[in-house]
Amino acid sequence: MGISNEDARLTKSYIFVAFVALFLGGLLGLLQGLNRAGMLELPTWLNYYKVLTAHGLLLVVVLTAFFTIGYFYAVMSHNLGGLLPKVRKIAWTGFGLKIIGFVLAVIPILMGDASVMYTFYPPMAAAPIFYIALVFIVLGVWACCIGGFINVANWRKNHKGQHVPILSYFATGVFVLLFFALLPVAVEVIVLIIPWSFGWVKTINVMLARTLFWAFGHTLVNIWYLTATSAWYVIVPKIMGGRRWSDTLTRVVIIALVVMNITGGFHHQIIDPGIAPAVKFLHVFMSLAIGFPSLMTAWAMFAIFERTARKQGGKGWIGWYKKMPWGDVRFLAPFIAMVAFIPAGAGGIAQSTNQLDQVVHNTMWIVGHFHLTLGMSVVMTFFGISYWLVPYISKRVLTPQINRLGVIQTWIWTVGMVLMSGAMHTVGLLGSPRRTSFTTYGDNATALSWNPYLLFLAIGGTLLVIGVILQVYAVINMMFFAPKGETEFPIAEPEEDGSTTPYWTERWGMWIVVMLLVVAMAYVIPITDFIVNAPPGSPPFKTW
Ligand code: HEM
Ligand SMILES: [Cu+2]
Repeated sequence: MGISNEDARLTKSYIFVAFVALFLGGLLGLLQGLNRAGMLELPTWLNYYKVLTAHGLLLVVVLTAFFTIGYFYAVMSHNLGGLLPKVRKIAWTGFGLKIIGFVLAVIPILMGDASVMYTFYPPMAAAPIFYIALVFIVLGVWACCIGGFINVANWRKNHKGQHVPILSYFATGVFVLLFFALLPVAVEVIVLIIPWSFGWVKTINVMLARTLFWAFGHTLVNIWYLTATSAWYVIVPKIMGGRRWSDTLTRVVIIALVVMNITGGFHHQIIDPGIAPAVKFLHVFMSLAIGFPSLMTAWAMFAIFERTARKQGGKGWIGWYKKMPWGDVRFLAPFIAMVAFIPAGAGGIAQSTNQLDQVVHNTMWIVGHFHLTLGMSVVMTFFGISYWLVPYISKRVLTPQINRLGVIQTWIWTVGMVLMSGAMHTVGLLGSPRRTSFTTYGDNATALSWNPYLLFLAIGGTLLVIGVILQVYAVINMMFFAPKGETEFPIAEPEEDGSTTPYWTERWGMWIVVMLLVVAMAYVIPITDFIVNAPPGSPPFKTW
């Protein structure tokens, strides 16, 4: 039965932690939502910024990192003839390092010594232990990347001249991005922040720190996206009973995302001072360049839908949509996730535009944006994956009852996210700031005008928490209680008459060099400028 017990245990542990993080993070999200709507005053020992820091870290770092790594390790186990014992050991070491890191990070957050949000921008300074915790997390994730490289390299050595199986190819892309994206944030934390938070140096170069953070942060976003895309290209067609779209196109999309990614970081810093407009423009150009592979994906996906539905007897101009498996949560969740990416991506293009970003920067619009992209496109895809991955690793089956629960969960999540992120986008346009606990600014008329929309935020947030509970229940059920049995790892075959994929797609060494050249093009000049023309640095501040 597909996966060995040892490999299954590894992925099970990663997925379990991911959904515990969803549960805790979701509950905190509700507290925030109710507070923002003016319905709940948080006690002083649990203030808004503490909750927000934990919510962000649990969902943006723990949930996504553990899910992505657990999923791709199951992929490699399935695709590459099992994990090498050495690799399994590395992945467990990574697991341990990350858990140590998260425990060490949670303690100062709970104690109120680290309400610095998941972005931990200097000059806000947390207790040093918080940053040491981040180092553990980085080391843990690096270990998993290296484990992935070893397993893929071993397979390639034994299968000379062959293409790495498609899902493991996605895994390679993700681990390459992850490995390189962690370099700048590791430098930020180890070289700049830790000595400063201990007081060994008096000041920090704020712009340099922010830039190193976003070289990582922006890439992280696209790592989640690439992970979700892997399910769209490879798993969804199989669940529909069809075949994949062009193998070559799929691999080119992966390469494009890997090569062009890291270079978009400044679109998070459009408002930051001290960066030449030409450099910002370059980053915006590179950010929009990533829209290109995304459009290729959208096109390929809808081609798969139509082709498969027509093969199954679908008729008419768009009447074929009736033939799609709407009652199957393994299809429905990633499908809605994909659709959500259309407005989500459009919002992202708006934010990458200098003039438009002036309106929405640091407002609730941004929060609405990433709940659509991450909370819908990515997380709903992860949910959809869980309905076969969890039974697969647990050697159990998806029952019709849990499938039905999943379909209900999917609709609750959809309505909840649409309401919540719709309200967030709207109040953002009306000027409501992000990362700010409830206030009416002394009953200022503009601030009061946000209140009706914030009600929808609270309703959406409440629905979402119901969704979180259903989803976590489904995962626990499939992991420990569902009937024993065999579940397939759904991988669609390539198209019948597809052309052969050119071998240059396997030249990772070359693509990494190209990636590093593109990164150098975007970062060498501004970073040199920040260091050579450094303004006076900043001492640490505790703003909360
Ligand atoms: C139960 C569902 C959820 C609710 C009710 C919720 C609600 C909220 C609210 C009200 C904010 C604060 C806005 C602000 O003051 O700036 C927020 C921030 C955030 N949420 Fe959620 N959210 C939920 C689920 C998620 C999910 C699934 C993710 C990602 C996987 C996520 C990621 C984030 C992040 C990264 C922030 C920003 C934290 C920061 O600014 O430092 N949330 N959320
Ligand atoms: Cu970005």
